[in-house]
Amino acid sequence: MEIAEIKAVIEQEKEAARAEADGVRDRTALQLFKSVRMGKKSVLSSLYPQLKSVPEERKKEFGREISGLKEYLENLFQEAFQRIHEQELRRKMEEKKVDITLPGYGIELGSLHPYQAVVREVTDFFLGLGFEVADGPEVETDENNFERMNIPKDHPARDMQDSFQIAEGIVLRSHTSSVQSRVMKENCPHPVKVICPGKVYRRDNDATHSHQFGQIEGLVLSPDATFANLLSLLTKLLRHLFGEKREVRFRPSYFPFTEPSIEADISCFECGGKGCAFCKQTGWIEILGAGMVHPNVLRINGYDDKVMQGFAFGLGIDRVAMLKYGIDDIKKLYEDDVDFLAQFRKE
Ligand code: FA5
Repeated sequence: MEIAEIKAVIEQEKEAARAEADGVRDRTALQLFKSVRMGKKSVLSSLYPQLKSVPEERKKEFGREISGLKEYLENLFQEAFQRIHEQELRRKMEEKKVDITLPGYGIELGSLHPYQAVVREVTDFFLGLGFEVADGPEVETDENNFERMNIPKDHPARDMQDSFQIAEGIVLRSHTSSVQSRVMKENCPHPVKVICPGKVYRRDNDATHSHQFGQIEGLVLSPDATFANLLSLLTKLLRHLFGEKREVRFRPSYFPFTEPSIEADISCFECGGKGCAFCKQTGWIEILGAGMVHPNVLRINGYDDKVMQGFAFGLGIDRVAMLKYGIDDIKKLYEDDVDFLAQFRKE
């Protein structure tokens, strides 16, 4: 081919390619442009073999013409690519346009967990009566959990609370009474008036018993604290929590750390006291244990039992929540089920 001829072919190709590139509207057309104008069967590719037949002195000039065409086609491709890319971006932005005049999504408010609601209500009640709040660890020594509460090693009373042992002499506390020993050690020989809310652990499992549950311990040490004071205080607390209509009963019981000991029951919310599977046909649900602090406990923890006396109680937080809100399975308090918890939301 003569140089003039080649130049004419290149000019023609440029014109045809420009027209085609201007008409490219999407990525498929762009790919087609690339393969037709720059692929193996393109005019551009057909020009390279011609180089061989061109006289040596004109090879450079011929080569420049071909490179010029290649560059021209690449520029056309880039321009078309840029245009399509910008169009796509504009379309996406159109689609995702935010209408700032639309009303926003409502933010759902959570609610206090029924367990926590009980802790707050009971704590407020006692703070109002001048009690202080004490705390203790959930991983506790056997000494504080049992021995200082008048439950020596191998004593049968240990069977009442099947505990989880962590290591030799270390347990997950099985009741908040373990805080009693700590408070007494800290305050001896002075009077004490505290409550201690917290989690405790036992090997228990049914509709009203969980392996993890909450208790609120109360301890009053004062030379003139009496059993009548204890009964009056607990009656006020239970009336405050459950109102006048719910029946409350106290009955004698046994705890190694109190003497005399009592337990308090509330009439069952499921059957109203007639007896059902939930309350094991008794009509009552046990809610707390209490009593006058045993002289051994006073002595073990450093107090003179001839001078000091007092009373203590341990209230089951989960049981109060179940009785107050009509929850029929204690496990529901530990499942983090949002639908269940939403029922306790105060609007
Ligand atoms: C005690 O734990 C004594 N420490 C209470 C006490 C303190 C008595 C001070 C005297 C003086 P008891 O094991 O009965 O007692 O438990 C007290 C309350 O915890 C029960 O009345 C019940 O409301 C709750 N409770 C006991 N076991 C469970 C359990 N597995 N799941 C949920 N609540 C429980």
